[in-house]
Amino acid sequence: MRITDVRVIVCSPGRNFVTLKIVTEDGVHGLGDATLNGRELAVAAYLTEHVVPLLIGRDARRIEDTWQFLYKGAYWRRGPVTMTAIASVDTALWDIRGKVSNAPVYDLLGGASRESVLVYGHANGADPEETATAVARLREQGYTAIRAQSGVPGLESTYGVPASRGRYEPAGRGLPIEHVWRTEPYLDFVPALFERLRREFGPELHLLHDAHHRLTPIEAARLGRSLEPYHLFWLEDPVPAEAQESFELIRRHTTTPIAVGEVFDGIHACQQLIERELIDYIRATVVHAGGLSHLRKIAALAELHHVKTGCHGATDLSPVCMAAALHFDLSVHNFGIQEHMPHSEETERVFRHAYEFRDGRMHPGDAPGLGVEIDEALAAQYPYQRAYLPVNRRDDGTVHDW
Ligand code: KDG
Ligand code: MG
Repeated sequence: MRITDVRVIVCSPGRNFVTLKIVTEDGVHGLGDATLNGRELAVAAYLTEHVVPLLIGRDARRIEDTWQFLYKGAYWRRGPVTMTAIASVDTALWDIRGKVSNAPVYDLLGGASRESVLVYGHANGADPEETATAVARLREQGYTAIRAQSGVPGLESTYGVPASRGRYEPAGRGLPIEHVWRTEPYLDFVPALFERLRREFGPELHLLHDAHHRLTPIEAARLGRSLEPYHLFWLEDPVPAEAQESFELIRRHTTTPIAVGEVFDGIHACQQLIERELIDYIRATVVHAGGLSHLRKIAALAELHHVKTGCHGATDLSPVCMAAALHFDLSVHNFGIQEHMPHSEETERVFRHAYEFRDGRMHPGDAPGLGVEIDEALAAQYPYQRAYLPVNRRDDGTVHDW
């Protein structure tokens, strides 16, 4: 089953996406997401210039061998650009494998371990009132797990809150927007938000929160402890995670469950966190952590240490990644939860998919392969537009984590 054609498709239906399409001599094709928000063309060039020539003529059945060839064969390992490129190849090869076997990918990964996948939605608001309204709306849609973010008094903007009403999409066209960040008002405010949500919505609803890498370990420990009465499902990305040992201090001080990993590029970024049982959920996902093959190795390590999965699922991960993540979620034993941030209508028109949301849960569908296709002609009508994620500065002008 030789690979005869490989295409890198860059499009912007509502936001930028990079998609890899691999075609075999029998005319079977597979898709992989290769989107790296704000740095899309770096991955597209890596694929076009350095990976595509290596794929032509290879046997599409040799998924693990191709992964190792691209990883070890590059000599320069890891990093988000490399790992996203490898992930897209790996995902597309699993898609092909499913199509030629006439089986959904989750069947090839060991079969379904559950009937459907628990997902969490996003409730965002300019203030607690708006956030509470958004939580109520999501509950009506069937969500039983909801991430709550709110504007903070004294801060003009913060992560997770749209500038104007409507969907939240942090990447903006043109040069990066700069926000001002102050930790103290945030730490004072967040417990009151969750006190209100628990009071209003009762003990059953799963509540989550994303601190988006902005705290020091001792600040994160304080936040985790002050949120304990409200029993969060998780506190996400409390600190920038380059230093894995910083989680030890957080762990020592709080029983609030900790989730981390959306920016991780593979198993080495979370090995200590998992082996030392410093976290509860690992959020690495298919597109940025080396594809389904590599993510399964992370999950296997996590299973040994009582760590569950909680894949990243923001809108900058294309429907191809979402489909792959759902096949992974359905099959892996230590699945925890999946993030679900619905894509725009334009995105949904370009990427048709078999996966479905119902009653707060999702299923990847039973179509052969991943069950997602791209309309290339329509995609071509949405050319790439440069966009950047925002940058944070503290109020004295120092650059801070966003
Ligand atoms: O590209 C960055 C986004 O994917 C990220 O800001 C979203 O933190 C995020 C989340 O939890 O969905
Ligand atoms: Mg996050």
